[in-house]
Amino acid sequence: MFAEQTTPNIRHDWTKEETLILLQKPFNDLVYTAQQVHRQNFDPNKVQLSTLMNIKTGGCPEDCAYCPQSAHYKTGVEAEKLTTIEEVISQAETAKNKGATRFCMGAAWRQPKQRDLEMVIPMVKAVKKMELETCLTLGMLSLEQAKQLKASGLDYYNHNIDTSPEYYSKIISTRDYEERLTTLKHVRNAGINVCCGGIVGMGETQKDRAGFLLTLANMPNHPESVPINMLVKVEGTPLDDTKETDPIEFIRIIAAARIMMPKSYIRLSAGRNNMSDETQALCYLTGANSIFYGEKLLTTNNPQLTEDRLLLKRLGIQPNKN
Ligand code: SAM
Ligand code: DTB
Ligand code: SF4
Repeated sequence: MFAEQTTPNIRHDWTKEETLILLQKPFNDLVYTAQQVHRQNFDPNKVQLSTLMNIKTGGCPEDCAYCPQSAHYKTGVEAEKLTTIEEVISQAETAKNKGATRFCMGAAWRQPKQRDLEMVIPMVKAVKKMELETCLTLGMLSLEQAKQLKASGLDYYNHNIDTSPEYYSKIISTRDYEERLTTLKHVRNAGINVCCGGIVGMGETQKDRAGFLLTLANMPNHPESVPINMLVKVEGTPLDDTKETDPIEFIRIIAAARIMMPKSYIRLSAGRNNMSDETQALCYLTGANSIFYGEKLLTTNNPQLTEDRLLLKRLGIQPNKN
């Protein structure tokens, strides 16, 4: 579990200044370094495919300013009950048949109650039995809850830090950064792989982006999976009219994440529906090697499967096999 700490070239001591210097490098130099690091650690022509399913939609008590599922905002997303295990099995089967290797189930909760967990555990077991990797994102977890999920066969838990410690309180007031880090510790200590990243394009500064990246890179063990989302602007949320992010700036974050966390899977996550093929190609070039694959994310749209397959084919990138 602590092997990374002794692996040469894997650092956990990034400073804000160094991270800013990296983010501000001439673009070609940054791309070159990121591609070198990528090739030293991964097959550059492979991508991991994860499919998302929203198992509990809307009505969330948290006030995350980006989120269409928060009960604080009128976004048109109606609160629903937890889905059924039959529906999970059916969607997981489809995802597997279409080529996904991981099935990620998300719930709009602050923290699951014991009875919620008891409903979710059979879902994890059923998906695992289908020889898919399992991932959950349910909000905060106690150590005891994380251990229960580990015992049920859970492979990954997604819990994002979203942005820098300094910018966090501008985005969410119903919980703090420390609570996020505590859940991540519980997940790690329970022996579950950590999936942790955040969102670019919420009005944060480059310093915030550096703070976000170094919080991830200075964790005692790097998250195995790092989702980098481009904000999907949803009408009714406070971030609806945020200024567009320059795609070049987004690619810089992907490249810096690859350099700072050489062995992690960097997932080009939400926001691909608004990205050109060329932007996505540059993300793959600079080290992104995982995507959400499926027509829907949680409540918003993702590219069509045919579109993704075509782009991967044009780039000569092969999906990882089950
Ligand atoms: N409720 C759980 C939680 O917050 O951890 C799990 C689900 S939550 C929707 C998972 C992540 O999706 C968030 O942490 C955020 O990074 C991302 N996300 C949510 N809405 C988004 C949006 N509009 N654009 C981009 N990413 C978003
Ligand atoms: C993550 O980092 N991105 C995913 C997943 N983890 C759960 C969610 C993206 C949600 C985008 C907005 C929506 O569809 O509601
Ligand atoms: Fe709730 Fe998660 Fe959305 Fe925040 S991001 S409002 S915790 S569903």
